[in-house]
Amino acid sequence: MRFLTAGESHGPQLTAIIEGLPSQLPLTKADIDPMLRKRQGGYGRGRRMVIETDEVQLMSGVRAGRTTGAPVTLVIENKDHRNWTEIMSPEVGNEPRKKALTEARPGHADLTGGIKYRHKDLRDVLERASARETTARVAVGAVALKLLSELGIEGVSYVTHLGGFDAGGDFGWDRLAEIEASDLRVLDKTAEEQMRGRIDQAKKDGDTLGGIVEIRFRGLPPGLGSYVHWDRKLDGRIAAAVMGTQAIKGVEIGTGFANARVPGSKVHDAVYLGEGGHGYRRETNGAGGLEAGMTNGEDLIVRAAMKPIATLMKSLPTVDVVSHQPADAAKERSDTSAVPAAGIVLHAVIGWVLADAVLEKFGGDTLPELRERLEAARAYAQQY
Ligand code: EPS
Repeated sequence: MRFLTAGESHGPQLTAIIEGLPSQLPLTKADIDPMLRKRQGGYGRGRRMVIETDEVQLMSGVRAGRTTGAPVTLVIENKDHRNWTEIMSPEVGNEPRKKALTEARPGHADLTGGIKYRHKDLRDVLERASARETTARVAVGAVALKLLSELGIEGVSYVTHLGGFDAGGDFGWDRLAEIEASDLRVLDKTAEEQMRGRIDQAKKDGDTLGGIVEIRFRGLPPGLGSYVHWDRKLDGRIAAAVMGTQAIKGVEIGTGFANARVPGSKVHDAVYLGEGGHGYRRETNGAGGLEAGMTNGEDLIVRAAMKPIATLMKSLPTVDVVSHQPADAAKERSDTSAVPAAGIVLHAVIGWVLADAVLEKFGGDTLPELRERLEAARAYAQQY
């Protein structure tokens, strides 16, 4: 299975094409739109999110609420485009254009992107580098998540740190409603208030804030991915998808970094026989559901660090790439914090990697074939 996305932040639309989805997967826009709306939410988002009400149009590969096996095209309109038609027009003319950007923002793609692609209006860089693109990847991920849900696999994302405040509150699969009810996606009311206050302060200061999100999946069969070759290891593929997301600068699986400080006896998850001597279980999950690049049947636990957004209202020093004079970095309308949204994006992109790994192991042109093979593998693992 593969996909491509295209589209600029203020262009007419975002487009994605998915190729390789099995047929007979029930799929309507109602499976995708709620995830798009969740990605738009979260305390700390800017005015752009008031303009957009993201919804998908299914333009190919689905008929009567089911995939046909043909490529699926997803389109999401940028409502803000109507305010940018001249600026974004592909036609020749109106140069230099309004909203040209020459004061490269430190930490953004602006400067290096301008050098690499030889642009002097850095809007040619930022329009594609923008996290607006994650809308398309969430739509694609929502399709992957639908496939996983048909196979009894589900996931969630929540925020464990924002702008200097840790959220307490242990995760439990019975607490999903609490996560959805929190506009910062945290499981700790006290921390939520502190984070909200910190975001208000950062906004006043013209500053931005990053954070840490955790993503979990359950219901994964053992044996997705492989140990036999580096590029088939699922942890590597997950890390690539996570690190391939705007503003993500760190990724951890299970208790990854803490493991470095303690002996093996405190790290590895002892194995027991399941009830009645069937199946295998572990009482701890430091491995985060992955051993040697393969799912081991326990919950997948991924943690990711998001840096603060690079567009600051109180600018950092930079250089104007046209005048070559010292300058204050460009100010663009942006978000103060988008950590909860990043969690939704990472849930989606990890969902894609998992769905791809499921298809790789179990194949099948149709969902029923896939389901049969997956159930057989679960039964095998249970009696192994
Ligand atoms: C972004 C800047 C802001 C964000 C945008 C990412 O957009 P604008 O410049 O139009 O205000 O809102 O994120 C989205 C549009 C989105 O859908 O997440 C940036 O520079 O990366």
